[in-house]
Amino acid sequence: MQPQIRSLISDKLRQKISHANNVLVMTGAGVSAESGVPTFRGGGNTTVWKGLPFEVISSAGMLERDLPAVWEWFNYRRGLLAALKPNPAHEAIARWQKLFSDFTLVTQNIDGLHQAAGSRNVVELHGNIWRARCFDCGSRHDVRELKFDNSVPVCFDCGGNLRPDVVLFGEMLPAGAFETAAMKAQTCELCFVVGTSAVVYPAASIPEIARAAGAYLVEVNPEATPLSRLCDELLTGKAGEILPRLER
Ligand code: BV8
Repeated sequence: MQPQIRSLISDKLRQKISHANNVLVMTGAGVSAESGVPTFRGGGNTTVWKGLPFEVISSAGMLERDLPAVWEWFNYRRGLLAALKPNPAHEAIARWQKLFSDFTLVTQNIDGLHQAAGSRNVVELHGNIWRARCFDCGSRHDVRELKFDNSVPVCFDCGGNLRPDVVLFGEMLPAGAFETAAMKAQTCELCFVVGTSAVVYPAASIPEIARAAGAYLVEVNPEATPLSRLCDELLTGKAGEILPRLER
């Protein structure tokens, strides 16, 4: 069935929203775009760092080769993020957790803006830029409490080197995160995919799982993506404008 490409909300979607109990929202960098966070593939200024493409500097190989460079890259991004605030899209999604009896938010984002907007129990598939993890003892630390007196922060507990608690390319997702998201995708009636180019796996398989299990799949994005052909509806536009309208 050709997805309805409309910026207005269809009667069918209104009806789905008013009757749904199990709802899953999956977000990508686009949900944070209106907060000023550059996207990765829209040409944002985080796509290249010191001549290295994003997929290279944010990779397991780079972490092995040059941990200080990876810290420098994440310190730079945290610097960009520090002053940014959630936008109406994050705020709408945070309100939705009270609107539906079984609501799940899955994000690929590491910026923490969903939590800042009030979302709880966020399934973070790719970790969180505000956390660090010890290579040796695995303990997690709030980056804001770390001392960067040398280029690599060390663990308070065991003195081991810390790394960003973020999933890099070529790394497994945090234990349980993908499984939780996939399980919720299998049981949701309504699945919104907001602001993702749907090219990074295994995250991009979550909406595919929802669709295969019979969920009504809605994409919110100014552009078409490889997922669009699977969707029942495409809400073409910015998340910060569309999501608050969905509530009304
Ligand atoms: C894995 C954290 C198993 C880091 C990220 C070779 C070796 C190993 C693996 C692979 C390989 N080749 C391919 C793979 C798989 C790889 C992958 O999928 N690569 C892609 C690029 C092809 N995946 C992995 O490596 C994953 N792990 O496979 O483990 C394994 C393990 C070992 C060995 C083999 C296999 C790990 C992937 C996680 C990587 N980490 N982030 C960091 O941030 O530095 S991924 C990164 O991309 C971000 O997390 C981001 O969230 C994610 C997806 O990007 P999007 O969120 O979609 O953002 P994007 O900019 O692309 O798009 C923005 C969208 O928003 C656009 O559509 C735009 O139109 C829209 N938009 C713009 N404005 C708005 C808007 N929408 C709404 N409103 C607006 N206002």
